[in-house]
Amino acid sequence: MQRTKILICSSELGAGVRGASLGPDAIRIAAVNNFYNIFERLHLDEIKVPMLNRYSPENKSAKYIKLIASTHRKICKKMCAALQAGYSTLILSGDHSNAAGFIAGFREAYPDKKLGVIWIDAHGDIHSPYTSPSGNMHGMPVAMVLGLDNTEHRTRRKLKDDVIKSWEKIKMTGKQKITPKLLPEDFIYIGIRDLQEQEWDIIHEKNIKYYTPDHLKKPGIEKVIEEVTAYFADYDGIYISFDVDSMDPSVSVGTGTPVPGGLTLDQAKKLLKAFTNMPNCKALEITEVNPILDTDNKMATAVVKILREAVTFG
Ligand SMILES: [Mn+2]
Repeated sequence: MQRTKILICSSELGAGVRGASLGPDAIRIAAVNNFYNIFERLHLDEIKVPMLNRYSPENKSAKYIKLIASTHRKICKKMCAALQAGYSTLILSGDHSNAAGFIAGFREAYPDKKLGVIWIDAHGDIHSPYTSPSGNMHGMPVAMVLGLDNTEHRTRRKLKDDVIKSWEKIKMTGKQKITPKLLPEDFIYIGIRDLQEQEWDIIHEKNIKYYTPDHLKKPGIEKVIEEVTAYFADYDGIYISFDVDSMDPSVSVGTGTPVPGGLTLDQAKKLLKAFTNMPNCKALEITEVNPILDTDNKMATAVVKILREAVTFG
């Protein structure tokens, strides 16, 4: 990745368990302990986030939505500014809801360009307040950026008016109020394996491309990489979102929602190496590292290994 700037947003407001806000610092500590110097070498900017413990979730269908919406506005501004200044970005994020703010900034910087997202995750993250069983907003960023309400799959009859208002707002994050930020065809999942039935239905109805961990075995990871890079080759910009729960719990359980059957460390390296080497790669986001749930900072150390061995930062 050329001329990279590190952007940090440690908000964990979207997560169901606490501790992901410590993820970016855990990665910094793992970097120091492993003599990996990107934090000294690259420019860095941090997005200020609200203190979680001072607030209650306000509602059950989209917890902390107002605070998350205002956090997204700040994220969007910094992301857009970094891209417009000619940087590519390494994003270290608390929970995965922040991704929608970063992708909003990505769209804000290039309103008329062909932009794509590679979403590497165990989960679909395509719920809306109408369908989410938990109300945790880290399960909703894909619906935010694709502008999906999923009302035809609703499991909640009625949302509070102010939740609906905030949801409409969050989809439009950015001065230009563009929604959707992307079309379903601009989006590819890798590693998904733990989705609610409605999520699979939505993915199939919208024709969203995906590769499960089984696809990485057959037809195989090389074939998957070939297909994805060929698909996005003529795009103007690519954003890679890497949720560490895409990896198998044998790598580490230091994440809020680990799921068996995930990527090996080697597979994660191969994917990120290939995708960050694409000349149009503008962003690599690492998210959901939770050192509170970990021992010996294993997950953050795995992230440092992946970055060091697979990604070149110019
Ligand atoms: Mn996720």
